[in-house]
Amino acid sequence: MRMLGLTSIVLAAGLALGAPVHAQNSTAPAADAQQAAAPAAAPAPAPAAAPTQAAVADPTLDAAGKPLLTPSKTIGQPQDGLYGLQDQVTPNGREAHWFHNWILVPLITIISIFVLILLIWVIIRYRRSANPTPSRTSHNTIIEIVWTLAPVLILIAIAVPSIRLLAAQFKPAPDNAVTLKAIGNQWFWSYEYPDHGDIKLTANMLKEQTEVAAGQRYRTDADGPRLLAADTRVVLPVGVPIRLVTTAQDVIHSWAVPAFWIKLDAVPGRLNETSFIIEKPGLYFGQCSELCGARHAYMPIAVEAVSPEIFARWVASKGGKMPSKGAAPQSTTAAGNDATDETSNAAEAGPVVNATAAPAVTNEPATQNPAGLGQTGN
Ligand SMILES: [Cu+2]
Repeated sequence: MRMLGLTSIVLAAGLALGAPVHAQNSTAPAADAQQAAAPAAAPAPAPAAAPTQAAVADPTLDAAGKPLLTPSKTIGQPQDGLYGLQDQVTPNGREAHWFHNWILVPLITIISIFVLILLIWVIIRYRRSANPTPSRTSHNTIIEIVWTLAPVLILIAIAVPSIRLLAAQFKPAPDNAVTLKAIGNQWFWSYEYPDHGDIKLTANMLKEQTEVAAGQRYRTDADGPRLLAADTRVVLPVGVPIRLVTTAQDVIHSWAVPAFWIKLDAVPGRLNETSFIIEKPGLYFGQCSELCGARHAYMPIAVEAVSPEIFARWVASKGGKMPSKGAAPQSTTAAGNDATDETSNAAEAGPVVNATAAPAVTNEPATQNPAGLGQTGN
């Protein structure tokens, strides 16, 4: 994660040079201007589910188009009084959670208490009245060896699990992974499933009842917590490696879901990649985690993790299709450029910054999403 942050800084510097060109190339200036003029009206009303290609019903929605899965109070979202990290539902997240709880916090506590005790001891035992003639000792071989070796051993003890975790986070997804492409926009997320046909989703934050006009959809507790509930949920299978690819249309965003131990910058003109496996079905919430403008706080992420069978039905309900078994998932109907990029990315180690991608490659699909027009995917 730290390395990704560094990469982002470098990329941001490069992007600053290219930004004016990008602004001119924007294919939706009218929509942008509209949004800027009336930011409060940005997320369009979510129409009741109108499945146009509805050969298969969306298995995540009921007959009235309402989401079937309601959020858990104890997993996938912030909790009142929770001290520490959210419960983790990915292997990397569990390891990181363990590392934090059983290595880092105990070490920090022990070292802090040890130093505090030394300080108190020195202050009391060696104060002027108790120790009028101070020792003039300036060297002590044994203690010097101890205070050199002890920190070295502590650092090694931290480094081993730390580097193991870092390597696990940078491990590329296997060939059978499900690819989710998350595109940051000011200020909403759009999504594509390049291995599953032409599925495109747009997710806007659900507003409160008092904030919407009569008849518009508003948030209920069945959707999720305030500021975290989205009108469209990202549906992903459990137990299957997910290849997350991020990019952005306008400025740098960051796709982050705490329960997955995932935070990946979304940079215009670039693809970032990481992978994870969701171990438990459920509803998980996250937010954009890179300051991206006035409505940065209002572009939530809602992920619904379902069984692979339900995922396949959901893909069918969206008019997509599952990649044929045996063959590595290849992008079939998504933009050809993207397909080649992902293939080459998969062969490299680590989350890949695609240095060869011209802005047009990643911006092409992103700019097709009408800014703020929610639910185009439905
Ligand atoms: Cu953002």
